[in-house]
Amino acid sequence: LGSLLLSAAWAEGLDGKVIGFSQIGSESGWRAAETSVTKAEAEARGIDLKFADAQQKQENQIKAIRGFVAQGVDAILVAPVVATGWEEVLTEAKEANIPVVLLDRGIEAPEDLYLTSVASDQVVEGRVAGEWLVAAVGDKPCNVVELQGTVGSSPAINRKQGFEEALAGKDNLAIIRSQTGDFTRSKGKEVMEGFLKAEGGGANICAVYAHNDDMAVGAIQAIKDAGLKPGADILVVSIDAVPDIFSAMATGEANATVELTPNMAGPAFDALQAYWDAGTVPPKFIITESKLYTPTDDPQGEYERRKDLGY
Ligand code: GYE
Repeated sequence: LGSLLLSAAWAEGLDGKVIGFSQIGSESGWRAAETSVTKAEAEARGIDLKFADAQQKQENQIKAIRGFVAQGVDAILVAPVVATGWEEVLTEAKEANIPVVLLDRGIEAPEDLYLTSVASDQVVEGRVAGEWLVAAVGDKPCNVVELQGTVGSSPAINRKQGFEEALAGKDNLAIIRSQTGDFTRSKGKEVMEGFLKAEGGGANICAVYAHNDDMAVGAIQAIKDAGLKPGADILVVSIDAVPDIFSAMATGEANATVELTPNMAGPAFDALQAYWDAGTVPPKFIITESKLYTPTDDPQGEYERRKDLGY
């Protein structure tokens, strides 16, 4: 009977578990997709997901996590907006024996404060984007402007680093301007307008590297408004692979993107289930793939495929 009961419990999986999710906000198309995929993954597994939108503010995330601890949830998912300042609240969760899983961004804190982290290698993403640009321009001189993500966030720090690594030692390429666009379309456009004005209307700019597709889409609009052709006069390379960047690629207005899966929750829930069912301690970092897409990769098809996935 004992083993029968055990296998029945095993078969239950995550059904009935209460899991809190502290999401950053809805700054980008990728973020919105991650939110809907997480909700769908939770529903399919019978999880009662408590969703909290932090409107881009760490203080709201800290409040939400404290609330989850007070409610006594079974686990907490956090997409941490910035990399620092998490020790205190994560220690509270640890002392309450609530496992924490980080989604899509990293933190600077002792690793024993979270069970695992599901994210891409953001340095690799930046490097893939940079290597694409290096190959695309060949020996030609190329002035690059950079739209950074949210200040202090791990993807902004790491995507900058990886891109710079790819350009290191290439004397024909130079990053001439770099500023944050906070991962949003509107700020991407605004900052790109400033870059264009400052650089002779854009004549001096060969490429824009944006830390996400939404800022690239904003930059594309700014380039068009300045009377130039995005994708030709100014190359556009970014990260995420959201539907809108594939529409831009289909019309020749964007040149390359690096895919980031919005399904971080699936591997997170799998890890929690194995942890609870069999005591399996997951690896500290579960790394998702970073695949490059260019206009030769059927952008129209990729656009439609993602729309079908619920982006
Ligand atoms: O690339 C961007 C989003 O945290 C890695 O956040 C993620 C990034 C993603 O706003 O679009």
